[in-house]
Formats: sequence, structure tokens, C-alpha cells
Amino acid sequence: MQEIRTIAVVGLGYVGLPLALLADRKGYSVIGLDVSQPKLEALKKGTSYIDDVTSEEITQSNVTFTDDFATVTNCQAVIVCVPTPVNEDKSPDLGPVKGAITAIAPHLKAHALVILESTVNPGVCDEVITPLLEEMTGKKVSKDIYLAHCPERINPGDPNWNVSNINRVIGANSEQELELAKELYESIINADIRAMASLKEAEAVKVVENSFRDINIAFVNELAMSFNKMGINVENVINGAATKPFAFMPHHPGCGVGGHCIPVDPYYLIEYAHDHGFEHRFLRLARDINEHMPNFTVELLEEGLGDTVDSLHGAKVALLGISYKENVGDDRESPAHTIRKLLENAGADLVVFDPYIPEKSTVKSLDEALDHATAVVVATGHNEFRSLRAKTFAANNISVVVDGRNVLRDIKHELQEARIYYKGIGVS
Ligand code: SAJ
Repeated sequence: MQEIRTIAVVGLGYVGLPLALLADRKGYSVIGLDVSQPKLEALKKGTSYIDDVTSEEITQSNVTFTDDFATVTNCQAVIVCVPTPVNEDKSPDLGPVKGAITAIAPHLKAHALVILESTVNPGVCDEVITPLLEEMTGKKVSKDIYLAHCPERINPGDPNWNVSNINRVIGANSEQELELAKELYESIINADIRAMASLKEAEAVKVVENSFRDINIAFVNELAMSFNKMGINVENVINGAATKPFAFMPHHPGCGVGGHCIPVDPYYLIEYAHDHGFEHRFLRLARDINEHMPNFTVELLEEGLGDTVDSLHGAKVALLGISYKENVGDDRESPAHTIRKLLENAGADLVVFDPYIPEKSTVKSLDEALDHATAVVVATGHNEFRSLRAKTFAANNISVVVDGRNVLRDIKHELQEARIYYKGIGVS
């Protein structure tokens, strides 16, 4: 078993770039591979495009950034960190993963270790990647070439948890591959690296942990819609339940579930189980509930605007937030896109503002957005929106506030005193 000195990281996004920089800091010779010229140009200029990575980290690193996949021939390990989205019909899209494996395969040396970090359903390593690698290299996986799965765990915007300190699981189909991969990650990451019994088990861990999050969010979203009818404040109830020191994990309702992980990963499990004769009714129902939340949010706005058939038509609405998550600029699968479409289709006179995504905003500032509007929908809990006060809404003649992230619930009474209609998600 050869010593690992040079590592290639394929895919330099919010997963791969921090990993490449960390491995470099740990003394490995690192090649950062990506097909995106804009990314490579930014990296070569020392400019970060990832919120959690500073430009200084890039300029101080020795990582070689390139699109030349032939450089893989110098590597003892190749870590694949490319996206695993879903298609329009929610079926898994393994295109980027297959593309990455196809690009590296011709250049892999004997006994090179390939590690997949991308989130996939159980079975992808055994049934897709292994045959592709063996066909393209003429080598036998687990014998002449090694394969392991170490699902990524990144929480963008998290000030405490990052690639250097988050526990990981690792799976492989032979002791030798498992040991090699475990040692590599233990030399890079200062956390528990848990060995699973197979590739499939490691794949299953990731889709399970993210499906767990999706169903828990769906649970509180359903509660929010129910409590909205009963006039019960769901956030107070959740926070009350969270005083129980065991067996309760608080989640919070909102206008929808976005991002590259939570709304996507359950479909990988749903599809694979379906192909094996099992229907994940519960996971599908959770997805349906979470995908309905943008509609529920728009219904709250219609109520606030008088709840007539065309109360939205011509309504001057400011949509605050495009990003799927507070204080980051990432709009993948963001529910704000669905809300925007619903409002545009209803003929609302809409402006959109997200301080983290100016290129998709229609106005340049929060002031400009509020100046235009008579109604506001908060779709992302950015700090800039959390600090809004009733007097600001009143000064802009705003009469309706729909709080899609319940981040203004503490000024609910202030708003109501200023005769401003306030509705949160399960908070009224
Ligand atoms: N959301 C809710 N209610 C909640 C929590 C989240 O509506 O109680 C919404 C968010 O607004 C967002 C979406 O769900 O639109 C996803 O939120 P997230 O906090 O799960 O953010 P992500 O997608 O960055 O999730 C990452 C995930 N990390 C990986 O998949 C590697 C996830 O596993 C983590 O659990 C999550 O970070 C985390 O713990 O914050």
C-alpha cells in the first residue's frame, strides 16, 4: 500500500475548496481540479467565491488549481466533491459524478484511492461508480484500484462547525480500502472518523441524516399550518417542548426548505427504495408538505391583502430574501424562487432584494424595496431583515408583513399597534 503524499480534489465548491485548502495546510501536495473556468480564474487570482473561505486562505495556500485532469496521474488519492442534484422530475442526476469519474479514470495510477464525498443513495458506489471505474481503467476495484465513500458534511455559514472538526463516516468494501481512507481523513480532520461496514452503509448514513432533518422540518411546518387555524403560536410551543432535556429536537417552520442537501437527498433514497419495491410514503409526504410552504406563505399574503380573488393583482410587494439560508448567498432550490414565481403569476407589482445576491435582486437596497412596497414577504432570515422595526414599516406605508422565517415575531405587537397586519408561519 503506497503512502499518500499527493491528493487531487475534484470539484471546488463549498465542499471541495475548504477540503483542498485544509489538506494543503496539513502538508499534502494538493491539486484542485474543476471544469469551471470562472472558478479557476478566481482561484488563480486568489479570490474566494465561497462565503466560508477567505481570499487570504487561497493566496496563502500551495494548492495547484487546474482543469488538467491528467495531473491525477501524480496522485495517490483523488477525492470527488461534485454536486448531486435532482432532475425536474426529482430523479437523481448523477451526471456530475459520472463526469468526474470519467475525467479521472484514464489517469489513475495502480492502487490509487478514489473517494466519493458527494451525497448519493445507497448502491451508487457499487452499481454505478465501480463498473465505470473498472470499465475505464481495466483495473479491478478493491484489488488494483481502491474506492471509498466519505459523505460530505458541511453546514454553510456555521461559525462553529467546518470541514476541519466535523465527525465523518467512511465506508469501503475491503478492510484495506477502509484503513487507507480512514488514515487519510484522520490525518486531515480533527474529529471522529467512523468506519462503516460497507460503501452502502456510508451512503445510507448521509441520506438518512438529511432525510431526518427534512421530516422534522415537515413536522413543524404541518404544525404551523394547523396552529395557524387555531390561533396557537407554534414557535412558543416548539420552544416550550424544547425545555424537555431529552427526546426532543427543535426545528422551526418556514416558507420552505431550500439548499443543495435537504430538499434533494430524500429523493435519492425514495427513488432507490422504489426501484427495490419499497415506497417511502412518509418521506414523500414530508417532501410534499415542505414543497407546499411557499404556497402557504402566499396564501397568508392574500389574506393580509383582503383575501379577495385578485388581492395580489397589482399589489406592491417587496420580497425580502432570495437565498435558501440566512446570512449566506446561495439560492439553490430556494423557496424564495417559488414565492417569486407565484407572486409574478398573480400579477403582483413585485420588487426583490437580497443583500447577498445583488445580481438577482431587482432593487439595490432594503430602503428601495420598502419604499416601493405596501406589503412585505420575508423569505430569508438575513440579519439585515431581523433588525427591521415597526416604525420603518410604518414610515414606508407598509400595511402587511408576512414573515416567512418568523424572524420578526418579537415585534409582532409593535407592528399590530402600528396597525400593520403581521403573519408568521404558525405565528399570528
Ligand atoms: N430549515 C427550516 N427549518 C429548520 C431548519 C432548516 O425551514 O428548522 C430550512 C432552511 O431555511 C433551509 C433548509 O431548511 O432553507 C435547509 O436548511 P439547513 O440548515 O439544513 O441548511 P443546509 O442545507 O446548509 O444543511 C446543512 C446540511 N449539511 C449537509 O448536508 C452536509 C445538513 O446536513 C445540516 O443538518 C445542516 O447544514 C445544519 O445542521 O444546519
